[in-house]
Amino acid sequence: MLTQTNSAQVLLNSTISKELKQIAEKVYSNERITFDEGVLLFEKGELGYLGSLANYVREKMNGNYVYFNRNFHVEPTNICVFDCKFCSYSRLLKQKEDGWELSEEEILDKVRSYDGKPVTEVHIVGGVHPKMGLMYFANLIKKIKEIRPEIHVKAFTAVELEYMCRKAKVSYEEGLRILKEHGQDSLPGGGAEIFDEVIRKQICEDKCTAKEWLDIHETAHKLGMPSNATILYGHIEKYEHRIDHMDRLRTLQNKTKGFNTFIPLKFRNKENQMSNIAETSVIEDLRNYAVSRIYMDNFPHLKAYWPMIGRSTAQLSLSFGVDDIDGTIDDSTKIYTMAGAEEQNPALTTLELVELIKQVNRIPIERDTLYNVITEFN
Ligand code: V47
Ligand code: SF4
Repeated sequence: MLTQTNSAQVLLNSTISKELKQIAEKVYSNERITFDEGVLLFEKGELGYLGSLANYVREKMNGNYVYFNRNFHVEPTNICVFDCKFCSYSRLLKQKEDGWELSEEEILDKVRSYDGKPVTEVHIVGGVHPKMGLMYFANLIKKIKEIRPEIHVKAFTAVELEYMCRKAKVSYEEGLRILKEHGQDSLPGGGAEIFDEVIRKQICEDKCTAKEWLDIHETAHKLGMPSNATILYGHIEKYEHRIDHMDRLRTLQNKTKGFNTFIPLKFRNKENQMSNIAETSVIEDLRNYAVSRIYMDNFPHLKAYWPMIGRSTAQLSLSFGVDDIDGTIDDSTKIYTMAGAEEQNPALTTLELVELIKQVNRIPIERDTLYNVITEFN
């Protein structure tokens, strides 16, 4: 087996261009790469080169481990006041036939249905419903915690939070403080899409701006609520927009250290207003994971959401920087299945997930939301 030093030597001795060799040298000496170098990686780095560098970073940060957690999703509604062009999931209030709105009791029943099951996290996100406000959700979380006090509540994207705070006429700090006091523990990474203002205007004009998204996460971190960050890639953006997005996150992370995980989300084109755009290839997906791992040097983890990309690509991604595969049998979100995800009926037991990870010679770790080890499957 090649050691890390050997594989670095092989890469530096290979016939890559001078510029790519310089970037490799920087990565091997733990130096941060610049914006232009990030763009160059996308433009010129072929798959083997990127994989080798990303794997170096991944093994330096997370060894041979692959993390997963047992959670379940609650999607209170798919009614949404916004009109993101890539969204296959949302319905307007007037399109009630395909829309759903769970009652509080239905949501609490779902939580109760996990009684006795070893889930550690509930992930609550949905459409932005005009009638479900800050105090409704705060009280919902309180009731969830009364049923299951130890469960970690990861809830509401910055898009939902911006709307809730605006409607309730409170600052982000006040709104987040109320949610925290009622039991919310952390924020998921959704709603980030692409921060570049020109592209954002074209794909999701009416929801929270890039600045608002970043301000909300910064405020959450200040209040001791960690969060994740996503990028939606593979549509009309260019490589420089992907790096700009990562750069804004890397800068905020320098300041707050509140992000746990970066989650690249591949644009899926089924039944949305951007269906004319072809989806990216698996090779491009792997290159994107690799560049993300190399560029986001202060994000402890890089996650691939397996129901979205499928089992085989998820396994491959583990050699391209990814150290976390989200999703067991209990974890599925309609936002992907409705957009044409690889796995239409995601059903993977914990043992199957463990097997999938072991097949590629990595060590599976069941974690909690904050990456504390629950079980190591050696
Ligand atoms: O922000 C919507 C994405 C996100 C499409 O934090 C689409 O652990 C691809 O952020 N093709 C919401 N993606 C989901 C999300 C998430 C998922 C799993 C784990 C975590 C976490 C966060 O879904 C949205 C948007 O970027 N999305 N439509 C689509 N057609
Ligand atoms: Fe609404 Fe979210 Fe869909 Fe945008 S992505 S339309 S905010 S549900």
